[in-house]
Amino acid sequence: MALKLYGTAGWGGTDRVLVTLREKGVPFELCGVDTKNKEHKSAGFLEKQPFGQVPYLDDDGFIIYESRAISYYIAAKYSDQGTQGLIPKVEDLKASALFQQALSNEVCNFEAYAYPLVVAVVYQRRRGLEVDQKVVDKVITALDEKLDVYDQILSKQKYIAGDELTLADLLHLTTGALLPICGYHGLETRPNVARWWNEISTRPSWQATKGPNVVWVNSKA
Ligand SMILES: N[C@@H](CCC(=O)N[C@@H](CS)C(=O)NCC(=O)O)C(=O)O
Repeated sequence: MALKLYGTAGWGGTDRVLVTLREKGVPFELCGVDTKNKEHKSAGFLEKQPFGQVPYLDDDGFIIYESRAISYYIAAKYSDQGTQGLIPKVEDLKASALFQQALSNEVCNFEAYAYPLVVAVVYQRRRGLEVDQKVVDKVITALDEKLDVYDQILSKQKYIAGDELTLADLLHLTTGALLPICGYHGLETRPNVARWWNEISTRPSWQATKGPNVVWVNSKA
C-alpha cells in the first residue's frame, strides 16, 4: 500500500516530506486536508496529529507526525532506493554523530532564525498587516550571524554533515526558499553557502516540489 501523506502541498512541513519522498523515489498518495474548514483541528485529525498541524504520514496504519521525523522514517525505511546516504549507517558512529549535529544545526541554528523572518514578512503581508522594519532588521541581524557560521562550515566541507549530501541539507529547503521572497538574499551572497544552496535547491526533488510553495506565499490567508 502506498504511503499516505496527509497535508497540503505548498506548506512548509508537507513540502519537506515531499522532497524526501521524491529523493527516495517512493510512491505516495497526498491526501488533502481541508485546512480552510479547520479539518486539522477536528477530533479525528487530532487523534493522528495531537498538535493539529499538517502533515502526518500513514504507513499502513503506522502514524507518524512532525515533518523531520517523517522524513527520517522514509529515508531510513527506503534506504536501499533512490538517493543513497541521506542517513549515515548507524555502525558509522562518527558519521552518525555528525549527522545528528547537522540535524540540530538545521533546527537550532537555521530554522529558529530563518522562520521568524518568514513570520515577520510573509505572515504579516498575508494578514494584510504592515511589515515592521525594526523587527525585520533585528531578525536579519541574528540570521546573518548564523549564516556567517554556515559559510565557515561550508568552506571546509561540501555539505552540513560532511562531504556527503544528507537529509540534514534537504531539510533546509522549504524555509530557505522563502527567504528571497522576504527580500533577504543571505543564502546567495555568501560564497560557500551560495555554492551549497545552489546545489541543493536545483535538485529535481525540490524543483518538483517548490512551485506550490510560491503559490502559498502569494495566496491570501
Ligand atoms: N513542526 C511541525 C510544524 C508543522 C506546521 O507548522 N504546520 C503548519 C503548516 S506548515 C500548520 O499546520 N499550521 C496550522 C496550525 O498550526 O494551526 C512539522 O514540521 O511537521
